[in-house]
Amino acid sequence: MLSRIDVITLFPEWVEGLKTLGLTGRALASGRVALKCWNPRDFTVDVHRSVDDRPYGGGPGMVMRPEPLANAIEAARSDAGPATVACLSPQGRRLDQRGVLELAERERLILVCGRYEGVDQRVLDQLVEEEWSIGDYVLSGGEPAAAVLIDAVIRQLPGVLGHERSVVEDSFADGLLDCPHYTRPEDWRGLGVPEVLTSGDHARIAQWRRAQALHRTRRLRPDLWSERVLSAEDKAALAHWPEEFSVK
Ligand code: 4HQ
Repeated sequence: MLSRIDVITLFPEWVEGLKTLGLTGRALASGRVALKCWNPRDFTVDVHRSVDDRPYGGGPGMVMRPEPLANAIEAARSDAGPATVACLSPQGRRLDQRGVLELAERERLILVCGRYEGVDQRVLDQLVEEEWSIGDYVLSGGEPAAAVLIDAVIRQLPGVLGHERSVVEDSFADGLLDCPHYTRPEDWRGLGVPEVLTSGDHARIAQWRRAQALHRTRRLRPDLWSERVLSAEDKAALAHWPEEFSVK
């Protein structure tokens, strides 16, 4: 299980908020997982402390210089036990909940965040074992992608969500979208709450929530739905609440 994450970044501020905010802040403060940033700029030896240079072959933009980056990765690697070195990149494997669970199984992760047009390919070939993408769009750096990955991984770690709530209830834990949620007041601007949720009948409530998640997934995410094999419980839930409802 994951105990430590190192981030190689020119902008540690992007990642450091995770240490103090919300769920990740509590997990990192508790010491069950550690987060440490390494800035390639601190590994430069030239007077200008330059971390980028012009691309061979010409063209716009800059490329991260290999030596400061490699030295930062190697310093992180030597700081503790064996680690998986992964880079955030649109070329990588698309992150989904299955990938998040796989990453949470590693003992140590070193996340390399590129800036500019990217990093020198030789660093990827020599030092980076995996590439992960958070989606098909272009970011100006890997940092927001690393923050997304770290948040999703940390909330999976045992004990982080607390006893009152289990990660198995999360949306996607079961390949389904979440059900709708309501809180007080029961009448809000003339709008009510589904009767079943105030019935106190916990079996009926569980079946309704399941049916909502199933209906929603079928309507909104045909890609997830087509991979699905309906269990006996799912069929019972859909038979109990067969009506389609409007999905916003
Ligand atoms: N990047 N998922 C870093 C991304 C990205 C993504 C673009 C990564 C810029 C330098 N990373 N380079 N999408 O858009 O992870």
